[in-house]
Amino acid sequence: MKVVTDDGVTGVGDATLNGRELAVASYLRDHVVPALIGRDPARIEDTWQYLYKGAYWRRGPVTMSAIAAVDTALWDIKGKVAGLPVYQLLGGRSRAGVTVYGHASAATVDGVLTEVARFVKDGYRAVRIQAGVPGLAGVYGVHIGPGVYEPADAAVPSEAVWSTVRYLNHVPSVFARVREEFGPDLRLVHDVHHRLTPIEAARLGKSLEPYALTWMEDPVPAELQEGFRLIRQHTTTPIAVGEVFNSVWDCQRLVTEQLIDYVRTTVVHAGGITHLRRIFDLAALYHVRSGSHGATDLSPVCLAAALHVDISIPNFGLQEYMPHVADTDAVFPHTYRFEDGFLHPSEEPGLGVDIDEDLAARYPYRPAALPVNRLEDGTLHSW
Ligand code: CS2
Ligand code: MG
Repeated sequence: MKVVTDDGVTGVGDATLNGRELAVASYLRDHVVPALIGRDPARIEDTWQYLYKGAYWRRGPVTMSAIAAVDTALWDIKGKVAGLPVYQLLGGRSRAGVTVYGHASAATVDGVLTEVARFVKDGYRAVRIQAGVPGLAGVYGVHIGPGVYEPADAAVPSEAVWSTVRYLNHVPSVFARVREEFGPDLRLVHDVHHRLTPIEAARLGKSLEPYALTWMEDPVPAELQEGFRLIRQHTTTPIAVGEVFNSVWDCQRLVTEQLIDYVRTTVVHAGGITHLRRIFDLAALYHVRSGSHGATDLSPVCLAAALHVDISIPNFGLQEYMPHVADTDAVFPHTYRFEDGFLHPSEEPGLGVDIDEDLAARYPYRPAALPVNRLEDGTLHSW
């Protein structure tokens, strides 16, 4: 999204909600944009409250992604007007660079080891490990081809098959091989993608303890937050959650009861820079660090904005980083950069990212939904 002020200053924001894109586009076009005309772009907080409280219908991914897009664009504008990169407006640098983790994934364990070696060679200090599971045709989080990841592949969702038994039996052996090959210092994370029950997640966390993960992500669907207490009682494997959370209220209980270690909310799905900061500030009081979601369905606009938050907050943990394909990078010219395992936010005024609309027009919208998942007996399961 682009917001243009009367003075001709342009700000950009990300409004992407994978598989439900047009719902957010309509929310913005039909409901938000008419109310923005004539408002003072300098009033970021007031605009946020206006869009959140003023709608009466609060929260939810569609609403919060729409608010995020406007909020992010207003921070971009404020930075440009001030002549400062946004992180300077957020309090300035708290660290040298933003530590990121890359995605080492392959169908086989040998393939995973090759991928990890590539990341280590490129300077990454943290790597996410996802491997195929023997007996299952394909598994979430594993690249489908060289450089090809995006799981949203068809207008009508494709279907995958899942077996918790096969998965739980296999995963510890993958981490054993990775630690054997790369030693104890490389930081490792693993995404469970909401597949387990609390007691199954507790078993997984326990079985992974010898491999000292930085986090086990989304171990269970997070609607029933009491489940995290059960996991916590059984394992010291740290827990990360929050990529599908939209507001501080989704995080409040898990954070204040210290049931998690990393909160994975990000700019685009959690109400923009204004609200994400609020979540991370609450988290800071409870030893919870940030671990923002950064898959490729979050655009370079979101990543650029995330880096300004990451570099400035006191309780930064890790940032997910899946480089976008060259076509995407060309549509969103940006000046953040990767070096020695760190991403560095742009030093330009504002966010340091733009949207080339002419180029974007060459890629017309194509509906693509995320897959659904079934157990081997056909029962619908979480994807
Ligand atoms: C994943 C995502 O990056 C992650 O941790 O959970 O790839 C997620 O599946 C997608 O962003 C959904 O659009
Ligand atoms: Mg995830």
